[in-house]
Amino acid sequence: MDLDAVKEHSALHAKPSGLVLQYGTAGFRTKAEHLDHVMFRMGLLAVLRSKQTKSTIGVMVTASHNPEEDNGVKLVDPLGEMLAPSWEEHATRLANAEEKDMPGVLMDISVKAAVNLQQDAFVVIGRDTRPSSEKLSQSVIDGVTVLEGQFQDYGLLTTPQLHYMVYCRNTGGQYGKATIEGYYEKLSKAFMELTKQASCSGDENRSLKVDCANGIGALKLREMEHYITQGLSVQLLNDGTKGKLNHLCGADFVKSHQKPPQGMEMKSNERCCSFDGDADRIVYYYLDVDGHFHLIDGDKIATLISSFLKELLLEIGESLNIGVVQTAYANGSSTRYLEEVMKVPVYCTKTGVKHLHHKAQEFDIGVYFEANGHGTVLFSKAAETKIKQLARELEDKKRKAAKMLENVIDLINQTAGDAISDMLVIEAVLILKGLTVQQWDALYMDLPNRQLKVKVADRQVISTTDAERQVVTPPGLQEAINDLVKKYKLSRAFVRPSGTEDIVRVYAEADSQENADSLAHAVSLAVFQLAGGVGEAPQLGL
Ligand code: 16G
Ligand code: ZN
Repeated sequence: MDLDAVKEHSALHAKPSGLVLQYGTAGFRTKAEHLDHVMFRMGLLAVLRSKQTKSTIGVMVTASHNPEEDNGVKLVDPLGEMLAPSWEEHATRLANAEEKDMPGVLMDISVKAAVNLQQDAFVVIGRDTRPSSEKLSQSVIDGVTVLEGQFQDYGLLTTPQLHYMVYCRNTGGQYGKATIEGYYEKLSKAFMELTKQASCSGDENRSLKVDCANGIGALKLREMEHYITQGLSVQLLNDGTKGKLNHLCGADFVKSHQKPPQGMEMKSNERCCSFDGDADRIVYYYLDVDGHFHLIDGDKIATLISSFLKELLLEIGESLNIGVVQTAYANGSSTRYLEEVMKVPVYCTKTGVKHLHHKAQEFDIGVYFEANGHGTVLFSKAAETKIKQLARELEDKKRKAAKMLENVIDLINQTAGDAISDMLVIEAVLILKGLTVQQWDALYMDLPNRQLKVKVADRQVISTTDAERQVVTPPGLQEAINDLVKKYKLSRAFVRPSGTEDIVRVYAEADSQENADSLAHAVSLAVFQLAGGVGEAPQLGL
């Protein structure tokens, strides 16, 4: 390692002294102007990680659903997964080292992680459409180059497309071709094969309105349109030609405000969906004939997809196990429906894709979705091999079911949640099951719920257990929540410190919206009083 060169180049990406950032659930994320040094250093770190794993590592420059002025960066591990936790710590240490200490910290990490510095390194880089992203990705490249790592800059990509590239490269092309055309060809072919199996093809050109959050999803979906020659036509809104990224639009806006994005004209019963700013989340929605807005979130997406997969498994008569993974934010009705009606085992993990992903790997087929629309389906290698074999060996109806499962394996981006891939799976399932958006929505009724934020002096005073459903500290808070929850029917509430904002999040659900609101408010007050609230006490209706 040429530490003099590192020092020299680092000076061009100097760290503002005193600035402390944390590699959180989604990497580093803050105002774009504070990130130059972080980008350079993540370029360095990606080289070390690549040498250590003897694999290609990905670096994605994006801040997902955050405002346009923000940016962020995360590293992608060899199988297209989120960075391993021990390396998150290295990342935080490296990003926060003061300028003069940085080369020493870099050396220390490479010793601690037993990196063979003679090993070659390869890094792939992608970025979203933020005005700051291009320059920041150049800083990543500077970091990679100074450690003599090789790289490929893919330029504009959705986050899941970068994950896909990493996985393809590390599996010798087995998962797919590591090019943007390879991605489009793989998914579109699987989609068309799958939808060809529909007994009545119905409407040839089913149309879907897609709110692209004025982000990268618009560019990529527009490119992909040419590959999907049947079964679906998409109409893109908030495609970035006028509006601002994530401003009054996108999956996060629609989910948290429970209303349509700006720029979306909805006729009753029209299927619409929203991506987030880097196209790894998706939610659906429609207006009913009375003009009421209906949100179909990640929970209902998981339900639709897992019920379809379960039917196919029953058809082929194979006892592959299927599990659904959710977080505490999953609507109580979805959990009940999955467990009691569909008889599918459901597991709850902490918030953050890496936790769900990890749990889902325990099953032959693991379906995971956060309520916010981030999720995918994982097939174990054994399950995939079995299904491919059955698709050749079985006869008639059974063979057809096995082939459909095989198509789903190709269509779903198994590296992490992918709005484009999820959208295609959902559209295919709706066609194959002959379901309208209202029929899908009617699988179960969401329990009314409310999410609130509470400002406290130090959100880390709140610690939780049981997948964030129970508070451990501060003392007395969980008892207070229990007492409040008892006052309402069908009620549930939990609180947790946010991983992305300096606030405490409160979630409550109950038998009516009024009760959910009132419970959420009462729990917010308890947090305010017992966990060091600052500013004005929470008020009902705010
Ligand atoms: C990040 C996570 C997302 C999670 C959210 C929670 C990834 C890629 N993203 O955006 O899964 O739902 O944080 O935010 O893991 P919160 O901690 O502020 O509630
Ligand atoms: Zn995102």
